[in-house]
Amino acid sequence: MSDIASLVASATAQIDAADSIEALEAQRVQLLGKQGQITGLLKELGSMAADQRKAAGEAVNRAKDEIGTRIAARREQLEQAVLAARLSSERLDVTLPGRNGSRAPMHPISRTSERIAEIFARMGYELADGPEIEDDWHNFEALNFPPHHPARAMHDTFYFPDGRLLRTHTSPVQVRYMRERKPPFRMIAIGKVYRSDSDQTHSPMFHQMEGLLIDETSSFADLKGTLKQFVDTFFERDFAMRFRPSYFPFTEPSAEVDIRWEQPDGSARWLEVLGCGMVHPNVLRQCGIDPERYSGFAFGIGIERFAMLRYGVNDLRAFFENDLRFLRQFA
Ligand code: 2U9
Repeated sequence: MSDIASLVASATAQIDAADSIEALEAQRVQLLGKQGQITGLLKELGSMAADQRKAAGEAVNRAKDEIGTRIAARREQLEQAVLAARLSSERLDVTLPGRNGSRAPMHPISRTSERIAEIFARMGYELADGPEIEDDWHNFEALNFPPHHPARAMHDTFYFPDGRLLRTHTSPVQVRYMRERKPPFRMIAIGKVYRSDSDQTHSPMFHQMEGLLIDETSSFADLKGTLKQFVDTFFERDFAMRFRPSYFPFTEPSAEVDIRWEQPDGSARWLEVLGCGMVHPNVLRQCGIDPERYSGFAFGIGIERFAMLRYGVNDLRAFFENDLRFLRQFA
């Protein structure tokens, strides 16, 4: 009992020197735990003479309180230090800009579509769209495809069990557009179309642009001028053009259009790039337009074909593989 004071003094020094919460806890166990020094002194009280026990008991309990208070104070200090260290090491600058995602440039088919829409917008054409799942009437019947006409077979249509189909051209967009409006108007439709056909030069899904103008005076000459203007603007060239007679159920007369494509080596060849014609009177009638009063022209292109020619891509499938090494070249 005599050295309680020196025990408290050395305990205090050790407590203050504890440099971590773990070291402090070890100190606490050593002093106040079941086998601890203070606990040992408290046990000794039982064997003391009654006259000494009271004073000794008070002294030991004071020492216990003092050490307990000291430990609590040191624990508070150490916890503050740990918190301060965490606050500074885990500091987050919420004003920093976010990481940049790696964005691919716009897909060449989208770029080509936008370029075409822009050229026609400057010529006064409105852009329209419509459903990709269509019915037989809008995709074929209204467009003057007779029920068992071979032109239907040419389209290799994907059918649903209920008789609906994936549109084989964007023409049903024009059918819907005409039925909802009164002429004069000029419009284009751009979108995905589907045909059960797949090889080097055919994809079961591809993109078309079709245009339509209806008024009281339009002629085949207007059609030729419009297409020359469009093709020259698109390719930034001045092409020789050739209109060859052709057949579509929805136009009469119909033509396919070739442009004279100059090779870098000076040679040239004719490339087919467009189909067109004067809208068939049956189509106008089916769409609620009087063919005695109105006439119009229509044309269609394959977007992939225009994109391949503009960017020098020679395999159609490159557009659908989504290989980033290919796509990043269009930045
Ligand atoms: C209506 C009336 C007429 C749209 C036309 C073509 C000619 C044509 C093809 C070009 C390449 C499709 O992608 S392709 O295979 N298109 O040749 N399209 S006239 O004529 C219409 C459309 C709708 C109501």
